[in-house]
Amino acid sequence: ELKAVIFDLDGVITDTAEYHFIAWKQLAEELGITFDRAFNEQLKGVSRMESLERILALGGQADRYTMAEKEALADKKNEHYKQLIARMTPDDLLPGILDLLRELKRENVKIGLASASKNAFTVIERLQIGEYFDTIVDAAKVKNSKPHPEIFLTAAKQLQVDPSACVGVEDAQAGVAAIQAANMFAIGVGDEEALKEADYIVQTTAELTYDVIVRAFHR
Ligand code: B16
Ligand code: MG
Repeated sequence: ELKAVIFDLDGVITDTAEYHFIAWKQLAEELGITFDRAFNEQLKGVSRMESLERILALGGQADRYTMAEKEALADKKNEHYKQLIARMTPDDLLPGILDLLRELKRENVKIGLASASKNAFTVIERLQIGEYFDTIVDAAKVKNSKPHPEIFLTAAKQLQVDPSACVGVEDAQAGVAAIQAANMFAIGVGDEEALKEADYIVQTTAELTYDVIVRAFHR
């Protein structure tokens, strides 16, 4: 029986995946590194520092900076990102998400958030949806990045629900892998090719209803 749905934030609840892309792209250009959307797929769900490491490696600059310099580069990206999210409003919720949160509440399905983003609390506040979440995992306290299952397992534990009764919703390859490693049912949102490992795939959040989730889960 479905007892909980655990959501990723960026790219599932709102399109901050695009803001992360814009902010990283700007930093990369300043460093003389060009990257495209295909490469960006590998950054989704990945922590800030790990994302920076991957961009530097792409540009052949893996050993060019000291740790302190890398911290400064990551901060720079984050400052740009924070400017982008400061203007967010409830209108930035992706299609169908608010209805889905309401439906899940009505059906007594618990709702969790498993975002790798240290800005998750700010984004949830800007979107004014904090009241729907039974738990929000603090990304700063998670030691292992997605695809490690830690963040999803932490959410399930905080909800006191067995992972086998949880559905995880993700837009990232690393996130889908994390859900499956947690022994949960993985729903991927987005590109079918990028998310082919998922147990069920929808192209957009507009397709995500309680009925669709329950039917996929019991199939
Ligand atoms: P921050 P999610 C992830 O959030 C993003 O997908 C990823 O692009 C970002 O680097 C990561 O959060 C860390 O975010 O720099 O704000 O701490 O998809 O797990 O909700
Ligand atoms: Mg995401």
